[in-house]
Amino acid sequence: MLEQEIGAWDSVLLEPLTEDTFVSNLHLRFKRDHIYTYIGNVLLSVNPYKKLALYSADLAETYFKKGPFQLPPHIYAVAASAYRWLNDRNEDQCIIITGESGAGKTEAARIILQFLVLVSSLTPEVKQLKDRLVQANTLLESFGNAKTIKNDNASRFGKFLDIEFDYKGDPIGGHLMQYLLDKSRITNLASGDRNFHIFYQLLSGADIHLLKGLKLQRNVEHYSILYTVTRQCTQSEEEDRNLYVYTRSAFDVLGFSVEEVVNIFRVIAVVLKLGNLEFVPCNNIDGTEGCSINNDYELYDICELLGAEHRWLQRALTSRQIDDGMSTDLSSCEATKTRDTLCRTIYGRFFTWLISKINELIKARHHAKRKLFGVIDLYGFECFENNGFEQLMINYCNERLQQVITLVSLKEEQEEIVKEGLEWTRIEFFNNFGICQLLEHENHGILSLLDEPHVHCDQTYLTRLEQCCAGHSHCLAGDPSLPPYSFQIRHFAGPVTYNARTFLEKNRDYLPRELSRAMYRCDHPLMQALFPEGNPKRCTVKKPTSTSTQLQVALNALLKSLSYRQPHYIRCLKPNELKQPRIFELALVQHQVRYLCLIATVQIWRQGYCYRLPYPQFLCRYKMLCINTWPRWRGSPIEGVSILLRSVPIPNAEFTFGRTKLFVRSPRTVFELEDFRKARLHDLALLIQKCWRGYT
Ligand code: AD9
Ligand code: MG
Repeated sequence: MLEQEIGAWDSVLLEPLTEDTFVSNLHLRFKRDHIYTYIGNVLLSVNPYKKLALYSADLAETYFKKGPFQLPPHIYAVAASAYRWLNDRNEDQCIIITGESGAGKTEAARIILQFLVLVSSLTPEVKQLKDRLVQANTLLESFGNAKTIKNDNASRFGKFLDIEFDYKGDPIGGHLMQYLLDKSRITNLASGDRNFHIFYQLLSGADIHLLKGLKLQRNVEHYSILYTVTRQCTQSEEEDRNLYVYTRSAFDVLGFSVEEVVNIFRVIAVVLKLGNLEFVPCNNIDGTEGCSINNDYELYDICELLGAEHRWLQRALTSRQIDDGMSTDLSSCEATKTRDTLCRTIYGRFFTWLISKINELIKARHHAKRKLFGVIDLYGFECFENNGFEQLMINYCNERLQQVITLVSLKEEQEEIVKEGLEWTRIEFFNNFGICQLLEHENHGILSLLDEPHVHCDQTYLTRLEQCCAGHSHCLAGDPSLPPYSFQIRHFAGPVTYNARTFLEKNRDYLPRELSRAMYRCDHPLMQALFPEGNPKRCTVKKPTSTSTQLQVALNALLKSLSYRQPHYIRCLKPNELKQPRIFELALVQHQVRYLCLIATVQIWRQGYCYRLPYPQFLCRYKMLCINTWPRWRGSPIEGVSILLRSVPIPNAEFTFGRTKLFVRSPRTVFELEDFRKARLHDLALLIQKCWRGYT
């Protein structure tokens, strides 16, 4: 088709380049189902919200065999070039997928995994691992994703999957890292949302015997944690039933035993039933308020499922120990809160356990030399009508990721070019460093304030926030225009108003001791593993690290590990808020193009370079391409490189000489150099073999 009909493959080629031409190009391509477009080696992906015939084993093979930019833009091309870098250059890789909620990150991560499965070998051992990796994804989505108003399959946790490859390019193992599950939805569902998929799958799909064994009823309405008054459930029961079959078979493929699976479903059943417990006020003999359980039969079921003693669990839910041996009764309201805390904690800890169990099942069996191929799929930027602690954590992750991307691809890129003495017209872009500082500042950042010792309730937190952050250009606090208990952050992707109620409780994530003790006493292996601190023999109880600190530490470790890898970027765009095919809301896309700094990215690519290497390293890697530099060059490295480049059939304009490094303009050139190198090494190997035969 003509370019006028399908638009430009690569936005770098757009003429003239303006925000309008950029967005129109995406629109034109979207209309023709060309959802992928390049900006240099960054892939843009616009969610089509419909199944497209773009993914197949044949196509994966084609992209695998061809170098980049020889075929139309495709996510397979990104996966293929990362895979090539990994094999040819022996460097760890990372694909960073970003975009707001519902933009298509999880789908992109799934397609990348599918590509790796399709192109690697099929020995029984490799096949088993590949099946396990794919099925691990199925389980994670069932237990860690849920429907929100933004996305019917919204990731409620951040995921970093690392796949280990051996020297032949076959996967030998994997490792999953998860970042902060949004467990609050277990007990607080926003209207229009659903809880984690697994609950609905189990109720719709499990056979009647299993349900009976779990003491469950099929009817979703029977469970208060699944039911919101205005539930608009787009997912049909039939879909849930089908997905249950996939989840069940994923357990089998991963190697979970039948007993383990039943134990897992028992945990799910316990969470459902705990959520149903109702507490009614009662007066104690001494006149104080206490409470009792209205539907004790649910608690008896829970005890049977867990092998727990009724009186232990009942006491743990309705009273609190104050001093050694002394206890006080909880009001019905306090008991309800305790119940919710227990539900959330069980599910949250269970999810962490599930990930570590999956990690055991997918880890490399032998310690061959390994290279890593990582895929980052975090939860996307979120802004709802009501935004709580979870949205703050999610949006914080997105700020940090955006910071890394702009730092590496826009700021450092330009600084290095200037430092190397190359001609350059500075390109301005929005740097969200200030917002990251606002959140993370050691003493008075929005996250650090949560951990201040004298901040003991949500109100004191808000007061401190007002004192420390109100003057910040990206923060609005204590302003009369805001709803009560709220503050606003002007994030890189737009302003979000947060309601600070329950922030402190969620950040501290405290679980009363008697609950962990009651759980540890259960005759259920998983519960004992999930609540080790309930073991009375464990004497040292460490002060738990707060949720926000845990997330910061984990994110720092992730971003540090990225800095040692070759990054590849996929930036997902959402075409409409209705989750519908064929609708491309110009203003919505324009907004994303702006906050993702995409025009600056194009400008840098138009002026810039995709790859650079210090002269000695360049010479070392490609010296076999020239008779004068092989096997050794004795002159200055820059001179050697210049001689070497004269002997390869690539136009001069592709290279620029900096002070210490050689700059290469397009990725195609890098892959051409690699192909020349491979062919030359092959010839040399044949030559050596021939000589050797002649000698013997
Ligand atoms: V969130 O931050 O986890 O809330 P994601 O992960 O960015 O979000 P997701 O990948 O879940 O979004 O995509 C949302 C939905 O869009 C999917 O469930 C699909 O129905 C649809 N989608 C996304 N990408 C594609 C695609 N390449 N082809 C077809 C797609 N449909
Ligand atoms: Mg997702």
